Amino acid sequence: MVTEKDADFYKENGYLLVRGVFSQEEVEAMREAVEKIIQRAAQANMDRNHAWKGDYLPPEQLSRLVLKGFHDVHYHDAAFLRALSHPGMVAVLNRLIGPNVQLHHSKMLVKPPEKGAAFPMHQDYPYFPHEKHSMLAASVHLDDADEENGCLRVIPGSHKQGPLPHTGRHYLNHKEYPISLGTPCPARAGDVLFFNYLTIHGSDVNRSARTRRNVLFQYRDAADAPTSSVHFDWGMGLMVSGENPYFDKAKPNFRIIS
Ligand SMILES: O=C(O)CCC(=O)C(=O)O
Repeated sequence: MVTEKDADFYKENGYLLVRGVFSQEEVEAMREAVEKIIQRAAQANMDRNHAWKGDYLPPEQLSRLVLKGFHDVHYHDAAFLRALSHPGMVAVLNRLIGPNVQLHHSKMLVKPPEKGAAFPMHQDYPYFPHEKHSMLAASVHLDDADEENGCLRVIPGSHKQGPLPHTGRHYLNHKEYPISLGTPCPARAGDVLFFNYLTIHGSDVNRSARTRRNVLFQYRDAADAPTSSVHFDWGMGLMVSGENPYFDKAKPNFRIIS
C-alpha cells in the first residue's frame, strides 16, 4: 500500500497521508467506542475540557472552545487495540520506522461542532524527547476533515530544523508560527495522517456544524530510548511489530492511583 516513494516523501516532508487504511466498519467501531468513553467519563464525573490554554487566540474566543480528549484509549476499548496493530497500519509503520515498532501512547481528540478547540502550532518532541527522533504520530480520521471543521495542518520539511524552543505552554510562538502557516491536510474517515514528532503541526477551530473525531497513536522504533523521564504512559512500549532489542533500557513506572 505504501511505496518507497511514499517513504521518501515522509523523509523529505516529515508527514504522509495514507488513504483508506481503515474500512467504514472499522471506523464505525471506533466511533462507537469514542462515544462510550465520553459517556463513561461523564458518568464518572471525569469529563474535562482539554482545550489548550494560552494567548494564541483572543481570550473571549478561547474560553468558549471545547476539546474532548482522553489518553490510553486502547485500555478503554478493544477497538483501539485492533486499530493500533492493524495490518494496514503496521505496513506503513514498517516503511517509515523499521521492523521493530513500539507503541508510545494513544489518545482520542474530539472537536465538537462550532466550538471545537484549536491546537496552536507545535512539535510533539518537547512532550517526550527521544534519542533518535523516530517517534511519529498516526492520526486516524473517524470523520471527514477539512479546513472548516479544523483538519490537521503541518509545515512540510519543518522536522529538519530539529527541536525548536517552545513557550512554557509547549507551543511555538504563535506570532512567528500562526496556525494559518500550516498546510491543511484534508482527509476522509479511515485515512491516517502520519507525522514525525519534530514536524510542526496544529489545527484550527472547528467552525462547522460537523464533529471532527480523531484517534492518535504515537509510535517509535523499539531501539529509540527516551532522553528524559517524562510522559510515561500506561502500556507504553507495547510491541506492535518485530522484537524489542533493548527491553532493559526503558520501562514504564506503574503505580496504583486509587
Ligand atoms: O488533532 C489535532 O487537531 C491536533 C493534535 C495534536 O496536535 C497533538 O495531539 O499533538
